[in-house]
Amino acid sequence: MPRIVSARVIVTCPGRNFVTLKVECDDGTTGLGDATLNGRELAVASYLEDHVVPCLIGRDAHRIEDIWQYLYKGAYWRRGPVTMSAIAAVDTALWDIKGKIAGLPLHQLLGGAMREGCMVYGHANGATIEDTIEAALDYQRQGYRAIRLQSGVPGLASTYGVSKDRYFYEPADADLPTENMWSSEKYLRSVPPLFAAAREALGWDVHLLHDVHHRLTPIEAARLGKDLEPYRPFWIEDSTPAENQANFRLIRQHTTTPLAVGEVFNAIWDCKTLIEEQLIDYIRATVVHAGGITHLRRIAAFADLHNVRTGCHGATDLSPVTMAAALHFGLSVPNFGVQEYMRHTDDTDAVFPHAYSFEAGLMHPGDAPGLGVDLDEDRAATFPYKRAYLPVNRREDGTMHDW
Ligand code: CS2
Ligand code: MG
Repeated sequence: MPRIVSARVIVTCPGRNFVTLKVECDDGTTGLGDATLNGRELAVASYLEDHVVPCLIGRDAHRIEDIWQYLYKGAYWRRGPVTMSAIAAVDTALWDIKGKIAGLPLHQLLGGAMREGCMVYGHANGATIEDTIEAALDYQRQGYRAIRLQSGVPGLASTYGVSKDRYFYEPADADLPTENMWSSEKYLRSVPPLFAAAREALGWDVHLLHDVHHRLTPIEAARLGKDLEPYRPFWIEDSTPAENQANFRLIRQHTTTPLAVGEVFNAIWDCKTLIEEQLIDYIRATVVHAGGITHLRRIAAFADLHNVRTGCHGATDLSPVTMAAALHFGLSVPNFGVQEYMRHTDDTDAVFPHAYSFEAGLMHPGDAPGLGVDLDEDRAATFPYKRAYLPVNRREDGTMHDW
């Protein structure tokens, strides 16, 4: 049996911060797990270093489910993003190790490929509708079959989802949180014309997506869903905060626009009602923040019983280690829907050399044993941690609002 002899936390900032766990066994096999929690990175690094690593040494790396249960039940204080990201990092690293020892890519261990590749969606955004459409046409030319549309809101100085750079988007860009200003009324007026222009320019053969980023009340979200129905969106995402899962009952009663939610979820309990009552169509929980491959498979199996498909989060704060894990998972899970794909910086790609690739709108994790991702530790050491916060958000009268 491969005995765990060390587990190290590596923090690096090749354009943005990443926390990675590297587990090593007595036979020299190593595995990687992503533990990045945007804006709260060092909390997970400490949770791992101070509270998890001491419990791992000497364990049989093959006993993935047992170690998962040990860390989840053994914490006593269950769930939460910090705990579940730490567990995810261990879980992902152990699956990587198992794949390397078996000499098989991870998707083979998960049941084998069910499809040629994972359909991914790219991010078209711009300050104006025209700029966003131009970016979307560019994605369409590159072969994307699904495109997310985000545009600046007339009357608001800035908003989420609109980047300074053409392909690279990173909202956590300040040493202390930037303060943004928000108006749901202005925003709600701006989205239907964006979709109308997009259908006009891009046609009907491409999937169009949109992220509301938890900004609306349930009844406002219902109105947006109705307003967008003529343009047949693939989904609207995080249309209202989901701490209260019952919120989605109201939205569901009013619109046939498909609903996606869950990038901030970290356990199956966060989506139990949403899935059981078929209040959503896509679950966005992802490997790194929802307890690793072991727990995400459980969520997906439960979702499959209720006609809910996967649509995993894949923003730039999810490292190439998570991206690879998500692609192995997506390739093998029956109820795969779509995978989000935002490109990393060249420095990030150089720190994490990887086997995954993009072709004709689909991504494939490659056939290297395990995850197919490495960490160049020397290069990582040249990019030290840099504190960076996500912005905060206020309404026009100064009241704090969801970001
Ligand atoms: C967004 C993310 O990709 C998405 O759907 O909601 O960019 C999100 O803002 C970041 O991951 C926050 O860290
Ligand atoms: Mg989102």
